[in-house]
Amino acid sequence: MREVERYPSTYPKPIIGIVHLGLGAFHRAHQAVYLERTLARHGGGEWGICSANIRSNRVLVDQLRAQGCRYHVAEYRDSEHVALREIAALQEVLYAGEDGEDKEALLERMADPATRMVTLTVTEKGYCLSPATGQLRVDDPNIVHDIRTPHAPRTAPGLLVEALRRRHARGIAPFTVLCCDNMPDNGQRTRQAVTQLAAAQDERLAAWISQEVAFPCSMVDRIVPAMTDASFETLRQLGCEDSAAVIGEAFSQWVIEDQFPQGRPDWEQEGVQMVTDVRPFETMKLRLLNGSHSLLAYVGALVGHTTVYDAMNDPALVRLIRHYMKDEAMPTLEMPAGIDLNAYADDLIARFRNDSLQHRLHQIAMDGSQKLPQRWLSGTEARLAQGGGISCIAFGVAAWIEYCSGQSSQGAHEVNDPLRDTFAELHAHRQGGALVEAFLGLMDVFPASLTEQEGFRQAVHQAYRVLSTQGIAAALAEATNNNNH
Ligand code: CS2
Repeated sequence: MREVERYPSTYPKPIIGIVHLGLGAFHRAHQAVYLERTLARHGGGEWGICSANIRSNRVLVDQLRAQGCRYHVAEYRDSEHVALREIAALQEVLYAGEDGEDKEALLERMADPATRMVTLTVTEKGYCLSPATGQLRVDDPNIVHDIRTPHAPRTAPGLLVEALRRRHARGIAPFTVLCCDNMPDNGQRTRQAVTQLAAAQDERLAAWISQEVAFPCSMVDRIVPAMTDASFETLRQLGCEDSAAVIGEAFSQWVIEDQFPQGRPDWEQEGVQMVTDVRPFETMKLRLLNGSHSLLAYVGALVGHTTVYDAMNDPALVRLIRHYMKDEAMPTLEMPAGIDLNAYADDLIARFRNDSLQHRLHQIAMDGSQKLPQRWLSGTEARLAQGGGISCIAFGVAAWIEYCSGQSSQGAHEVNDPLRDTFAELHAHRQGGALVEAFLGLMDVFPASLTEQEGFRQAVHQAYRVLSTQGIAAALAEATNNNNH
């Protein structure tokens, strides 16, 4: 018998104090839920949200407008326990994509004195930084555009710089910038993108931003797969007809560096952890959760699985991620007292086994060039420095290289990555050891400090050799046998 708890939203209209860039499913099921609960507790207030889509998906903006910006989030503990929450924290939605008519409205909303915080979920590539070095990609065509046309920017850093310029010119205090994407030191990275772009336009503005704007780091966590026809059907069975609804897991975590000179909601009352140093939490989450996700994605897709749930029903894959977590990721983590990494890893296995999330492996496999450095490679460097084994990650890199061909024993699949054309080119002209060398030479992905290490190169070559000559099952067995478990 399915248990459905329903939480309608009833508080009076809040004023807008937060502008969010990146109106995706994650934002709607994570940050907006924390704000919803905060607003409900206060009976409204000053932290309503204006959310903007700055890339694609005008349809979602239109849908939300048609329903007064209200929508539902279904939080699944498992298929028997679900909470259905109505969200009214969104007060305004804007479409500011390439051809978006709301760009000026968005910039003015960001420049409005009532806006005290701008939050972001624009994915790793949205910051236009080199994943390996963290420096702004000044040759990125959109950054080139934003340097030449600062008043009508295309990128997230460009929007932040322009809105801050308007506030500075009008004598309005800046907003705080809160990055909510899965990157290490995400506040620092955002600061880097914004100040480097501002410096290319106006040194005085860049100096003011460096001095006055706070960029707290944060760690965000909730599994929120992209919606599919099947997930909308599941919602219909709960009596929820809402084309802007999202489904996520019941678990949710948000750890934030407490640096908000312009004020902030009292969201610690809703379980947000306000800390002085987010780094250990972020590294733990990136290496254990996201690192395992990426392993499941590339290896699972090559094996022929479709979702995380399917992959978790394959004992060989569960063995792989258990070995990876215990032997290659956990020994690299230094956590504050009271954090039990074994319990965290066990909880992750249980979360991945959630039978109500249709989390497609191809979705997680997207943008690997942007994700692998922080999920796998920084930990691998740390592990090599300890003299530890790295066979799971070497195998993961080999599986990723193979996945990037767009072909597997299961047939053709789409490769969705900013480096997609480069991958196609490399696969078209090389194979075997030469192909592996060419991939390891992608400087935006693999830092020289790692590829200079013979142990790493050899391990990837060996894994790829087994994968390409004996198949994925043999390579998978070899990766887990190399560990001492
Ligand atoms: C996933 C994340 O798509 C991916 O790369 O690993 O979106 C993951 O589901 C979230 O970070 C969970 O908090």
